Amino acid sequence: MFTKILIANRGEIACRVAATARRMGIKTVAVYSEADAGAKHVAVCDEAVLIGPPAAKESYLRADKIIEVALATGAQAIHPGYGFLSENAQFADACAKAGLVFIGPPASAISAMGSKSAAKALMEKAKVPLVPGYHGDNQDAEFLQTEADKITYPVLLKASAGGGGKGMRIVEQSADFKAALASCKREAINSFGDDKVLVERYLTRPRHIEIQVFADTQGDCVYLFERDCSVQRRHQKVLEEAPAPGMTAERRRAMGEAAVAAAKAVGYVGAGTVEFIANQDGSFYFMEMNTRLQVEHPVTEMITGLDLVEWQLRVAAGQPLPLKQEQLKLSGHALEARIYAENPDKGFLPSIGTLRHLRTPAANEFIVSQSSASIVRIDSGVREGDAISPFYDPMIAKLIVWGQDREQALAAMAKALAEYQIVGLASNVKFLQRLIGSKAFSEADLDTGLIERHHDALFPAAAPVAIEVLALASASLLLSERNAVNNAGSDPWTNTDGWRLNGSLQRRLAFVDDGTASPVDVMYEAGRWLLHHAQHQGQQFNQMTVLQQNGNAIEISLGDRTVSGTVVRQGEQFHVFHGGSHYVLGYVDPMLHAGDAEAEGGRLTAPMPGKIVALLVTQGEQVKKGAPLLIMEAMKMEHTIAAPADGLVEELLYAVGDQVSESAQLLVFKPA
Ligand code: MV4
Repeated sequence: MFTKILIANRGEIACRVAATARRMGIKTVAVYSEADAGAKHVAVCDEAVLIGPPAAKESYLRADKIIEVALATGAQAIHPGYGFLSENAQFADACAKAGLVFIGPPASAISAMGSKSAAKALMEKAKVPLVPGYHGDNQDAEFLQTEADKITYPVLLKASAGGGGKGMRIVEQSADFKAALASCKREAINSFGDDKVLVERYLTRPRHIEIQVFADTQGDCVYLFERDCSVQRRHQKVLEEAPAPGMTAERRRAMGEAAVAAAKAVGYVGAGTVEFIANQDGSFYFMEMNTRLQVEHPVTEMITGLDLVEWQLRVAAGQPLPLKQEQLKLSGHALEARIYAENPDKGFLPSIGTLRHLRTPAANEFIVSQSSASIVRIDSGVREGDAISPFYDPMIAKLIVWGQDREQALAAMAKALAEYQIVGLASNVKFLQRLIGSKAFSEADLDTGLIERHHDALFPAAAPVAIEVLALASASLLLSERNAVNNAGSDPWTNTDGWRLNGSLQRRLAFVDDGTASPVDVMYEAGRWLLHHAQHQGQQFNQMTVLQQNGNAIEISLGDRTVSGTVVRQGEQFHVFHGGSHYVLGYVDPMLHAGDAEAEGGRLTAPMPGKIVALLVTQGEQVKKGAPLLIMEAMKMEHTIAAPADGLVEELLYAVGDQVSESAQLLVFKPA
């Protein structure tokens, strides 16, 4: 076995490979770009070497540099992960030439599967089922149209060099064929530099079912059952599961044996995935082979109890497969959801930024109650405080759950998603929650068009937030102000001048819900707050007291209910996690904005005549922009005067209890 390997990747898959290597006592070398100097994969490996600027072309795709680092650090093998150089035959070749083991198939197997038409010709010889169609060399338009007419319509034109759904055209009838062919060939030459196309019968509601295969250098090859990856969006997988719902033992064997035949036909070694499209009746056809470890490999690990990276390392080191086909057993049901930094409400636009707050469900927990057992696994390459940069795939994590059956796995996934908290960038968590809760997915009515077909149910119009959510945000705001007051050494909540006991002291918290003002009026009354919100409870006041606070977690009593949640403030946003959902409220601090205009010249002035009720800072204190400086009471409302910028409190001009006139300068502030 190797004693040291280089991991030519980043993010979760680099961390995933490193975890197995560590368990097996193999040292790891990370490579990283300038954007990843502080990344998790650098931290979890034994050594790390900078290989270039952020752009992948100048770092993670620099085959020469990576091989040089492997040789310099004494690594014996290179694990390419997925993406980047993982399916690059020249790189596999270059590793071999440098005396390094490429942890993947031989370059010849990668090349054989790289061309769709050549792969189909090989699969035909190996008796792997193919979609009826033509994949030969004759590219004459008349000839291809005759072939399409024989197949019968609709047909699908595919660029032979294409992949990931690019360079495909559906043709509904013979009359449309020539124009579609010309358009497909134009796209193919522009995208892939090769205008060869193939023609296939178009399946209208296919499922994507793929078989995990493993082959060793002794000539053995096994299948590790199937994954159903039908739930996709623009050819990006969203949810994956194993086993495929509705799969029978006979069909599993037929697909498994076809996949093994496909792998053997190209002299495959290592982990590979044979993709099929399947009709709703179960008939299946070869689509392509992915010659790498797949993103979704954990669902296979969960149902087989095997570590596929360990198998890859053993096979690459020349060992035989650890198990024979008859020894492989399938148990329970696994689901994977890809958690992405993207905004589903803005066309799934990637969301770049810093993970300001990240809470995940407890991973690797094993809950055993009367009849349910489930496992939660999280594969992630980022931690709280890390950035999702624009240079790479914006995946935050893979959330993988296992249950005894699909229903229990679904319940475990719903629970785990409800416990996920992400603040700092947009994520698809809410979308995933709707997706797994949808009728189509929960009933396993799967096909590749599921998301598009159920668009309306998956993107419902936003409803106004509940009073519980507004109350939690209010409690968080009021508590943080109280803490600021306490930290400043004076405590107006216990002082005796009676200002807080004045039942008519009222203040408006200017929350904004989905662009609409949603203010909460607050009165303080003998140890509790009274909340009033126009859309909830009419003119009635909700009595609110805080029962518990532990960091961001708050429990309140609201009227006769107990309400708990987590509230994270980010500038002028309140993120409320309550009942398994994430709500974002805007918050307009009028004094913060008033301060913006007053900031020039370092003057902070009273917006109206009133009384100073709390000083939250001391003279000479350095403060951050937005930090509350003092609270004044005016027109029976409290106003927080906040720092308009980072800076220094040079001088406080009033004491608690002082009356101030309108426009009076309150303190001398020097912006940094
Ligand atoms: C098809 C098909 C229907 N009929 N071929 C899309 C990506 C590429 N690898 C193959 N793809 C398809 N090939 C025939 N003859 C439908 C798709 C397809 C698809 C396949 C798998 C997963 C998601 C998909 C989404 C749209 C179309």
